[in-house]
Amino acid sequence: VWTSTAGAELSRYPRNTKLDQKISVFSGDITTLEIDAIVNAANNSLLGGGGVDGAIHRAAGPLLKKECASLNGCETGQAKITCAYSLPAKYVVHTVGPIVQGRVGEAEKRALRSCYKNSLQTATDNGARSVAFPCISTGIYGYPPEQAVHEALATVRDFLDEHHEKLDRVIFCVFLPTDKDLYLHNLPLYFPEG
Ligand code: AR6
Repeated sequence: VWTSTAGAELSRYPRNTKLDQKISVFSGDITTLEIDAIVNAANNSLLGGGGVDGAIHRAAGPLLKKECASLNGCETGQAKITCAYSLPAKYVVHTVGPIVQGRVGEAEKRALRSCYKNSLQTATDNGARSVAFPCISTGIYGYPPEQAVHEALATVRDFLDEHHEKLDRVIFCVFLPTDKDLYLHNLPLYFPEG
């Protein structure tokens, strides 16, 4: 199923070397990245949790939670920005992915795409020119990684097609070896090198 979807996607995205140069896959801990903005896969409360959210709050220190507590939470698919405190990044963009139980429906798909789009929008509105994403929703929230990768790559490609002048780099930060394989395998469908 995914092979044929990928084939259809291929024809939708022409080669654009300018965009290809802005995309990287980094395998490791997102809290170590010295870039303008890292994205956090948070929950609606924005008050911290497990997974990448827990790692980001631990590395940023308690002031991050204090600022998050002043934001009145965040709706699923939306994004809010804070300082990054003790992290080497400048900002943290907090977004809330959809929870998937059973099959992925249109609403979850749309919400996941909104996470990527609104995170890029919020980051660039604040002058960030480099942004790193974890694999939103694919941990505790249960979104199948092999489906999420397509939404992530397509949304970033669409945003760059429209706003390439606003960004120097978008990094897909993968934590699991299986996600690294998924991204490296599917990247050429959305950023074809010709
Ligand atoms: N750096 C990069 N990626 C990481 C790191 C890290 N340090 N740690 C984990 N990952 P998850 P979700 C990967 O569960 O599914 C929290 O409790 C992880 O391997 O962190 O969106 C929130 O408060 C996976 O690939 O986020 C919410 O309640 C990816 O990050 C809920 O979890 C996302 O997994 C959100 O669940």
